[in-house]
Amino acid sequence: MTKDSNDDAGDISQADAGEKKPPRAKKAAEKAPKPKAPVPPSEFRCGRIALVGRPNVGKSTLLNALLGEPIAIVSRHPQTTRDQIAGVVSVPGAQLVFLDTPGIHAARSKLGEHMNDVAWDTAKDADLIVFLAEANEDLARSIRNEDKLLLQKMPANKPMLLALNKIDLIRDKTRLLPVLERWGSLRDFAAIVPVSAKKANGTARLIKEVSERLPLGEPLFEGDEISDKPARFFVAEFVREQILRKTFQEVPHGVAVLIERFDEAGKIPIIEVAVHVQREMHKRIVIGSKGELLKAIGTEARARAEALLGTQVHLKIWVRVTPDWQESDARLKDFGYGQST
Ligand SMILES: Nc1nc2c(ncn2[C@@H]2O[C@H](COP(=O)(O)OP(=O)(O)OP(=O)(O)O)[C@@H](O)[C@H]2O)c(=O)[nH]1
Ligand SMILES: [Mg+2]
Repeated sequence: MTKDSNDDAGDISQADAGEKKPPRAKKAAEKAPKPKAPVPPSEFRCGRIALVGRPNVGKSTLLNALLGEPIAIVSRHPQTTRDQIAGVVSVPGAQLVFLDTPGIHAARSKLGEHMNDVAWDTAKDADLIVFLAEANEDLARSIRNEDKLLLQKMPANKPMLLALNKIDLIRDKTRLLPVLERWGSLRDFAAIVPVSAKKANGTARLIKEVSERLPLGEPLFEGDEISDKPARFFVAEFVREQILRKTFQEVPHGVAVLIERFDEAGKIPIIEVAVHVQREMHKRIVIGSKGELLKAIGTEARARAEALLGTQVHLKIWVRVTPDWQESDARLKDFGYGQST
């Protein structure tokens, strides 16, 4: 890791003290529906469900819609998600552990290879797969070759559902019927569910279809947990999300975000974050003229962090140049992306 001695920092601390509230996860759990009649433990269902597909088809948006909480970051850029992220959905009689994954793509870096490995391993280890693709009302173009190739490589030994996303973009819904039929001819899907992750349409049916097919078993997560990832992971992701949304071309993909300090001892948590970019030029772009862009990135990431933690936070962001970190096994490990092989 190359540390610049003259790091530029964007300090967007908030001075006013506020009372600490319980984490968002607890609030979400309170909203979860309570079983009307208790389900006997022997009939409880629980399982891990891989959300897989090409980049940008809406896997993370769907995870958030299923949870009713925007935990996973979303952007219009492909390859936004880099990790497996669990989102726990509890319904009477079942716990559904949805696993968001990186979009499977033609990798051009060790980071890309690692991301693909994460997605394939998640699909192989899950109890059930939800394959996500974009709906297209044009029958001839409704199924992309990349989707067909991915489908062929998916494990054949477990139930797979198809979620056809972005149906809000289709004006004439009757045109979907032949498209659904064509998808159905490709594989023996356990169910095909049209959804709009953006508008949270079709999510209740998806939850029902999935929960019916889960294995019997005890819950994997406690009642108030909505993810396996700690708060610090999401805060780093919220900073990366703002960079993805506010920068262009190769800058967003060359960014890694690391939490350097996460101090919850005081009344207001202090979080220090290092943003690693690949080039000096990218550092200048992320900071922006007079630090304006970094300030905007920090302000919005802090708002997301405060909503998640249920308390005000001091967030300080540093930008550092770490050339070629995406090609270095050691740097990838330092940055939490594990081994790429
Ligand atoms: N119109 C519409 N847009 C959607 C829908 N779901 C997702 N999107 C948009 O599609 C883009 C990609 O969404 P993501 O959820 O980041 O997609 P992803 O599959 O997780 O992408 P990767 O993490 O890169 O693999 C974003 O601009 C979303 O707002 C939907 O149901 N309708
Ligand atoms: Mg994603």
